[in-house]
Amino acid sequence: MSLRAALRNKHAVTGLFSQLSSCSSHVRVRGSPVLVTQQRKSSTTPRIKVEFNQSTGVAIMHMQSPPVNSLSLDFLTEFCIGVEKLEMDKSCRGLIITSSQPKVFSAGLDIMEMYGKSPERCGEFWRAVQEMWLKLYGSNMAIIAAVNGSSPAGGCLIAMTADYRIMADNPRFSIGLNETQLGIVAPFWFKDTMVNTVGHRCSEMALQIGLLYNPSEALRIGLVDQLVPEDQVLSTATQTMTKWLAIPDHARQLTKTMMRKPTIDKLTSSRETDIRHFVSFITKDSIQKSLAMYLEMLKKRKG
Ligand code: CO8
Repeated sequence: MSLRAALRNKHAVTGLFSQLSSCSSHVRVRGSPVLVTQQRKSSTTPRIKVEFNQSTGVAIMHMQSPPVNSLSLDFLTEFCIGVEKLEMDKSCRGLIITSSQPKVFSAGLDIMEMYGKSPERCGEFWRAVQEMWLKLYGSNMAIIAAVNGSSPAGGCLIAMTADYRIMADNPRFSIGLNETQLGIVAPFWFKDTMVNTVGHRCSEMALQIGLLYNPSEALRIGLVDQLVPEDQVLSTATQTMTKWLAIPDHARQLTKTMMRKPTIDKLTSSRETDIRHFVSFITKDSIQKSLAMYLEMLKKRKG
């Protein structure tokens, strides 16, 4: 199902927001109790869990797609529908994005979505990646990324779309745009988001050599805004959100739009070209070989 079709037919997405309109208590937990396992999700298990606290106006979105919250087409579809639902609910003013997976915020784009797939499928996938970025980067909600694990590539992109980033202070975790290490190139809007976050010089170097930063380095260059012990990431995000929501929404939102609109407009005015570019790049034999080697390396590292 394409993202657009899914957005038109929201009920087709498994169990997501099934209780959206029926709850009005202080804390609304959508979906059934979550059983987190280390196995990959079956296609019927929600990959996203959303808790919305109506009294504070803050939603927490937990990414829960084992093993590493990689961004598959199904994941992205659920994610976008989740964000859109919250965006449409005017009582939701703040969004915290975090991971239910131990040690990993998100491993970025699902490499299997880019390997050995048809051009049509690659195009559909890329449209969904664009959609996720447009929804998050252009959101009216105040967004805080509670980065409680490693966050390479597309995972870093999600974090960078937030207005504030809190990362777990664990030197084993890393964050950054490491695309060149896979033999692929971060598109201009990934690059723009990074430049907007850490500036031109850092981005130029980091993007070329696919640098992954440990939390201290990420804090030093401004890729994240705060480090806290691992078990305090979410509570700190919740406290920080209170400060963001103390600012009148209209003033904060207009300021955010002023800062981000030129970057967003660049992609919205060239979406189709960007998709064509991605499809022709990713389906090249040489790029497919690079991805195969990287997948092999991931497996070897594990063994
Ligand atoms: N996609 C698909 N599968 C993945 C991914 C991924 N991104 N990352 C990990 N996996 C798989 C592993 O292969 C492994 O599979 P299996 O169990 O079958 O062997 C499983 O997930 C668990 O992985 P690890 O054992 O490595 O888990 P760890 O907890 O030790 O490490 C990490 C977690 C740090 C996230 C590690 O898995 C890692 O570094 N992964 C690779 C992350 C990465 O490089 N992502 C880049 C994706 S590309 C992207 O997001 C932007 C692309 C822009 C495209 C531009 C083109 C023009």
